[in-house]
Amino acid sequence: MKKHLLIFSATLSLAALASAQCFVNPANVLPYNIGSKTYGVVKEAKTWSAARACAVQFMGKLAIVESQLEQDSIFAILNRSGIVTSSITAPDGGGAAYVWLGGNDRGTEGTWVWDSYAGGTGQFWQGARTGTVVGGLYNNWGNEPGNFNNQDALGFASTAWPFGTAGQWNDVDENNNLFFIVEYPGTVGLNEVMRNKAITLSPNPTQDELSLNCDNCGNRDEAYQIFDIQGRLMQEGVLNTDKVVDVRKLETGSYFIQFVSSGLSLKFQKD
Ligand SMILES: [Ca+2]
Ligand SMILES: [Ca+2]
Ligand SMILES: [Ca+2]
Repeated sequence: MKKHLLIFSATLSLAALASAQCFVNPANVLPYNIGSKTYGVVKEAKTWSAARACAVQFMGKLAIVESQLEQDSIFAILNRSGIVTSSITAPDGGGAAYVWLGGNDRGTEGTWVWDSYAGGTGQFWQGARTGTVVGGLYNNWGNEPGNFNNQDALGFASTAWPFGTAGQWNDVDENNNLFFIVEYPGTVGLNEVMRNKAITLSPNPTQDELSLNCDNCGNRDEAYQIFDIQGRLMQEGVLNTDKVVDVRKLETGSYFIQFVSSGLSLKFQKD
């Protein structure tokens, strides 16, 4: 069996993409289901445009971060992915480690747009670090973008750099070879039990107990794990028929509860 597989090559019909075929070992693509979304952390270092070609070939897009929830979700999965930071540092990004998002100002300097954004122009920022939000869209710059030596692609930092902290964004040279995050249109890979269920947690925030609410979830036991925002496993157990988790031992903060059989993760706040 070939070590490297050309994934979804049959879907490629554009000659323009043929020169940018994506070869990724499937073992290096880690899927995560967060809320209603699925993400893939791709642990193979590529330039921004090569990463974009891979995302398209995987039937997704480079991640577009539209909310604090999505920001926190991606930060959490990075911390859980075993990212080897030394292999994805950007020298022009203060030597920090980054993964690619879909943001870029490759078209017009200072006009920051989301690649593959659905609806609107996709522009989320205008200008340099003193610039302005466009369209009310979310951003999480770490005192950037600086356009140092013409930086046109958006890196999500997994470590700190002189101007920003881990989790913040920095514009870096698109020719850096970095890991990347693929975002899918909805959840993929969830098992049948969880796929079509609207699941919520209550109360959220909570001080003591967390109840899982879903219709027709069934009464089987469900193993769960709770991770903090740094990706550390803080608690695990089995959800019984009452679907209540005691979280009294957790310190105040944001957490994700993940259901082991489905990979589904939901964010909650401990007060
Ligand atoms: Ca998104
Ligand atoms: Ca730029
Ligand atoms: Ca920069």
